[in-house]
Amino acid sequence: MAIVYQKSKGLTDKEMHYCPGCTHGIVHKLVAEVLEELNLLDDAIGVCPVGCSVFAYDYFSCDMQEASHGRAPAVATGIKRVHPNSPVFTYQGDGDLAAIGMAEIIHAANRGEKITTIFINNAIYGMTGGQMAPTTLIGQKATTAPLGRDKDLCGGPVHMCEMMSAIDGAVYVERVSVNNIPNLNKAKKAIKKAFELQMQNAGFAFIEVVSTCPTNWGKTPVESMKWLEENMLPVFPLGVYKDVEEVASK
Ligand SMILES: Cc1ncc(C[n+]2csc(CCOP(=O)(O)OP(=O)(O)O)c2C)c(N)n1
Ligand code: SF4
Repeated sequence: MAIVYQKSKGLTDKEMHYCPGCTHGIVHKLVAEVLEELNLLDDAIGVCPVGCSVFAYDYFSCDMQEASHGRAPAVATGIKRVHPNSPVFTYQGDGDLAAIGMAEIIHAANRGEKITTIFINNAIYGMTGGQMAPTTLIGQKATTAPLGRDKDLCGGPVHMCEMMSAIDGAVYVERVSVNNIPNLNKAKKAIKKAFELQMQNAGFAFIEVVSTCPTNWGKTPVESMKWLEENMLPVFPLGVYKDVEEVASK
């Protein structure tokens, strides 16, 4: 029988532990497919965060390195400098990247490290049970904000793409989601472009994926996707925030 669909060679056979409706698994699939399609699996080195995707090292079939919480960009910097011809990526949640790891990501971008960052923004700390993240929406409930995030007390959600696009060393910054098929295809295209730019030695590339956490949002998978569309996408608009290739061609 003709094969119409096959799991990417970029993923191992290990069963993923993600909750039903969690988009981590979908994004893993896209990254794995891109690495396979670009023939990078033998050389790629991924750096996993601390967070629900801590076990990404069991799921991707390329070389993987675990970093302590928030430090993936610093670890990836060291790896890339030792292996300048290998595609190096970090895969980080919003607690990991935008809270404890904010300094690492800003300085890696500012140095123009030739790495690719996949940033999973699900507006909450997933692994530790639903504490408020830097990206939690105003009014969104979290275990540490039981009445909802209060702007006067905590400020508003941090907009990472908007910030990263202002940094000279970042060459490509895009915010995507995987909430429907057209957006999933755009997300894959963005991830692919980020790796292609890295292989051209262009500079730092940052892809934010607006994501779900049904478990800590207290919603079903279907309700979560709807909540993401109605509440997260207006606050975190999708699109290309920086593309040096486009700037150069104008
Ligand atoms: C130094 C340190 N501080 C705190 C923690 C606890 N911790 C583990 S995961 C996590 C947050 C993870 O949230 P996020 O990065 O948003 O990823 P998600 O689980 O939502 O994918 C925290 C605070 C830790 N492991 N190490
Ligand atoms: S707790 Fe949230 S982020 Fe973690 S696996 Fe479950 S749904 Fe995904």
